[in-house]
Amino acid sequence: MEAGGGDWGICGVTQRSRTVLDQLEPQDGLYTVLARGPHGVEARVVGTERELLFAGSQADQVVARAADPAVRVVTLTVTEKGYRHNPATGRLRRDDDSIRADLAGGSPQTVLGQLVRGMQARMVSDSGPLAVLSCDNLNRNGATVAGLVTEFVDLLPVDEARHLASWIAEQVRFPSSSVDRIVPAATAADYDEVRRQIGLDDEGVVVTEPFRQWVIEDDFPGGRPSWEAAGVLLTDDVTPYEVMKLRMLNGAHSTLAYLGALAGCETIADAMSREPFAAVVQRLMHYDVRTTLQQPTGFDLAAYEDQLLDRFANPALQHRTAQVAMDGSHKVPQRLLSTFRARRAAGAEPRWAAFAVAAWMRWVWSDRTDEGVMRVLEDPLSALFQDKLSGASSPSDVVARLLAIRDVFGNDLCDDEIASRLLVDALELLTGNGALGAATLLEHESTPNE
Ligand code: CS2
Repeated sequence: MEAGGGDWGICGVTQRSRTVLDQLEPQDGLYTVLARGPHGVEARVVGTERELLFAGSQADQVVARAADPAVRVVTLTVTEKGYRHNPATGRLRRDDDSIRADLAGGSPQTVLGQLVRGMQARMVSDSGPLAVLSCDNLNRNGATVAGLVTEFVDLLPVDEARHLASWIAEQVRFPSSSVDRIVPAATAADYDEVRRQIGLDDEGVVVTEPFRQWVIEDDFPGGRPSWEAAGVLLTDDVTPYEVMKLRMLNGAHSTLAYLGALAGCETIADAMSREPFAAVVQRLMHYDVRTTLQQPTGFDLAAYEDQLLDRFANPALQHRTAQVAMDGSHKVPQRLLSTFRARRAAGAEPRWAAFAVAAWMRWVWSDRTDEGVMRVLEDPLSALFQDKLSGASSPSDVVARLLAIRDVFGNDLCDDEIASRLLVDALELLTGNGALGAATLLEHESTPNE
């Protein structure tokens, strides 16, 4: 708004806890964005939050807000698992207890329930068109949310769903977006730095890297802020950017997280400082991911690859490997399996992508790091993994059992013998040598152009 004008404001909604409200309410919604680069740090106070709601106790107010004619855009940043979809197919998990409860009525507890109830109220009050903008790291995020909304509406009792599907088709758009900025959890050092810089205690500090990229499909029937004035790229088709970001950045990020966490590295920068890990992610991007991408017009992929390596190595960010490693079942399909599949479809034997997927398999299988430290698997499917892997004795057994989980791996990979062999080889390497040893061996074994 500083750059483009307008009087837009944000009603921020938290889903799982009141913490952010407790932090921001006493500060009138103001908070500091602390951008930490290798060569300096910049603090900036942001004043766009005008109202704060906690859906856990104020769901009806959230629904009323979504139906307010002054509201034109609903943005979603709810992490991958927040959509309650099947990670392999992108379809709604109809067996999800909270989704079933929201379908039955009452105050909606899921994001999807709040959205659909908001649209229902918006239709009744004739409040005009709306754009729903997913900012999460999902494949085709806009189309995925649109599909989930449609499925949810189809499951409502007939009298409730009447007219709603056609109203949504006419009035609501679901533009896709690709949002790129690394945002670790803030640490005590970040709060101290803000106190030094602005002379005040800020309970709501957000720490990030200097880099940011936001690409949005321009489809906002009720209008939108002039985000382009702040550097947002508005386009007709986000797909090439989205796929590039998910496979290059997020794919490499997850790989570093699993390898690093197995090797006992606390942070992503720490993992990047181990030369064999840096080499693995560079080769993953260079030899496996890049060949699967459609280069966005005018975009320099080689420069992007170099820039990513620098971003991961940014020593000023304390980005915990555990934070990136969590929820792999909802991340790995679009980040790593998509590359693996695309390479297999092209007849290749993608060793780097296989190694990355196997690093995740090792993380899921073993309840200890390579140094023997016990750990807990943070994943919405952790109970399923535990069940499926109980008694598994060898890498080939583990690969076979995991590939059979279709909700994550789809229907195709378990029938691809070459895929299985690549994964078993990589998992054997990791199991026998630890993550660092395996990455070192793989790097030495590989020939140029591989
Ligand atoms: C990270 C992402 O936590 C994770 O899984 O890979 O949040 C990543 O930092 C962002 O997508 C960067 O844009």
